[in-house]
Amino acid sequence: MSPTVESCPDQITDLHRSRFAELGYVAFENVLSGDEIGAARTALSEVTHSLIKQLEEGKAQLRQAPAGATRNYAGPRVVAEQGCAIHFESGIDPHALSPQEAEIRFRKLHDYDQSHPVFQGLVQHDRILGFLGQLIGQEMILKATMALSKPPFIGSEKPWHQDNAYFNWLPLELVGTCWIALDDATIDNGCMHLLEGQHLRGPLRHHHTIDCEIVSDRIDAKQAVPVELKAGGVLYFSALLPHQTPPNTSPDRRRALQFQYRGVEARQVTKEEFGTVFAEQDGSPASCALAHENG
Ligand SMILES: O=C(O)CCC(=O)C(=O)O
Repeated sequence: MSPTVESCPDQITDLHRSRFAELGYVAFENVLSGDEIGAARTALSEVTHSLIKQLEEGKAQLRQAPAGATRNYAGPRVVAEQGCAIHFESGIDPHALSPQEAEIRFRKLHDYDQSHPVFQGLVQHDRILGFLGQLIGQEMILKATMALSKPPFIGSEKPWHQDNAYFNWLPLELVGTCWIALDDATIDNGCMHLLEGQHLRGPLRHHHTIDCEIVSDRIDAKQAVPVELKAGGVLYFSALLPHQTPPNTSPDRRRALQFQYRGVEARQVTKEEFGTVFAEQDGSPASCALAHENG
């Protein structure tokens, strides 16, 4: 077990709260039981299979990436009527995949929490939503769900970013993420890497390259702390914490669920207002919505 990870406690203590405030995260093993992990994996298969079936039946749309899109933006996506969508690595034709192949090769699924009763339960779980609320100090409300899969050998990097850069909720400190390992997450298959304590630096400028990412001179990736987690472990982190996951260079897949929450007192603002707060010290906007291509 990595030194930064501990076994799941019965409850959140002041020590966890002060560690979250100081480092920007806490991580626990064994948050989910073996049965809960099995149910979540099955639910993920059922949702991905259903999307591919809907594509075959003409009930979901295939959307190609816009011309000129690169790397993480370049793959096709299958979008269902109810909004749930699945993204593939570029070069993959979802029409040519069986549902089983699609399940192995997808990169990201989003807005699926209402697509399966197992996920409806997990997003409200005491040790997920409940623990995050106790760490942030406020009742939390679900904002978005993603499932992130790094297929063996082709799973791509998610570059350095702060989750708040993608959002527009204030105050920034009332937004947080639970990242739930559904497979053992290792350095080789693309576990989470963090810059401990660097949420305290505030917003860092993002720009669009292979994805929306922090401008490289703002961070020192040599300080990155890898957080390896067994399946069923959960990482709870501030939406200001810089984090990244490397490519999967191993023969093992790496699936994770990511639930993003905001405090009950947080409010959604326009991208312009957000840009005045999610800004660097000189006042220049740092968010993805106001970022430039390689700028
Ligand atoms: O699970 C991953 O690979 C990266 C997830 C992440 O940081 C994100 O999508 O914001």
